[in-house]
Amino acid sequence: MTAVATAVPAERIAAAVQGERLWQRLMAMARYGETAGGGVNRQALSPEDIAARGQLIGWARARGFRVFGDAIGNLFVRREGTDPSLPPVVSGSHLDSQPAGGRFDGAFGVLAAFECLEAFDDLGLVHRHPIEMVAWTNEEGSRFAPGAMGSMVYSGALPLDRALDATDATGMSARDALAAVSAATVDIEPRKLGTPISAYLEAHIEQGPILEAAGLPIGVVTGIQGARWFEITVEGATAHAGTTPLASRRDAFQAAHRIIAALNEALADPAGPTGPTRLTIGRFELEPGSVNSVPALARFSIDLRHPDSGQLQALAVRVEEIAATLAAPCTAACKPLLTIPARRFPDRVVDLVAGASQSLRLASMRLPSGAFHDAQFIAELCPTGMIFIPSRDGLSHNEAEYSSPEEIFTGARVLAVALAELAASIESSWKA
Ligand code: HGY
Ligand code: MN
Ligand code: MN
Repeated sequence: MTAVATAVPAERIAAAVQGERLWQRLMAMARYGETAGGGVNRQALSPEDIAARGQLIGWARARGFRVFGDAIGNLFVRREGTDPSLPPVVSGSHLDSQPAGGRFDGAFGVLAAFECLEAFDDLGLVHRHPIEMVAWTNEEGSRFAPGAMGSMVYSGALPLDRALDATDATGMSARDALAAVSAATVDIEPRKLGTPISAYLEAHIEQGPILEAAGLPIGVVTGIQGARWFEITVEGATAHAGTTPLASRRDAFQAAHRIIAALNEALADPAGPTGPTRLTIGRFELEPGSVNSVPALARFSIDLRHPDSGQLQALAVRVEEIAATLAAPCTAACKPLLTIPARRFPDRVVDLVAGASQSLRLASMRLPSGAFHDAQFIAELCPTGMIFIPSRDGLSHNEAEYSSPEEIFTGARVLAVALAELAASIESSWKA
């Protein structure tokens, strides 16, 4: 039985999506790196990430889909179109997680895309463009900075060697960690970085409270706010806690404390704590880390977000100024780790996603993303959009992260309709 994508009604395409199959795959994927707290710790290029990739490849092989991998470990699963020479329509997200992450961040987008490929296969759907699922390497950036590493390298925003030189807290390079991934996935076909993509859609949990508060099942994402990461290293001198007068110390912790207090003040949003500025100090280390020795070194991270690019840039300049001026009698180095520009998605794709939701008589709302995503970089290559589903209590980057089977199913149905339409109709004229 064949069904030509342009001729198949949305309801019929959505009906081929099997919510139970998708939920089971999500729960199976959640066992890779599962934590006692009910979440996952599946950090990029870890043994858990490698095992999860192996599971995904196994599912793809069982379906007869072709599997490709590129030089930074991005994984592609392909369902052929009637014109294999056309760039594929791609959909996916990431399999890596935060250290205390949830079961749905990233994995929902990867497995919803895989479910769409299966549903199209079950339906015998015929589409011009090939359709591919993608799992981008290291979106979280928790183990190796920067985040969105796989999509940045793929889109040319980050040189491959710079990415591979990144090291984790143990000093292991992404290059060495990736070698273990390549060894575990030898039989997949090579994919060149930057291979053209005709359109990209990413389904993701909202990771915030907006859809749940509005009681809506679908978010039509209009764009993503910008993000800046820094690593501040404050250097002083260690000394005896009992004999060294405070006046003669070069205490790296006290200097870091001054800098952070000044950042909290200088970067405070004029609208107060409910304003749009997001400042997060997520990691803080002291050396030598002994109760009775003055800290010689303090190293901490800064994650800074703002929906307005100009504001974000101004705040970033303040970070560098404050670190430089308040460190004395220590010194402070401010190392930029990640710069993600704010991104607006093209109206053609945003409207297509809204139309797909409407064709299934689902209420939706348009909203920007507070979290960054791989879509931010793939939008450089092709017309791009995102679909959100609600997050319970707006919680994410937390083991209690949750979206219901119904919400997961609904999101995958909208994704399927949107993908089928893109694969049938996308023209290069769509470039934003
Ligand atoms: O940090 C982020 O915004 C993404 O969830 N990794
Ligand atoms: Mn994510
Ligand atoms: Mn995340």
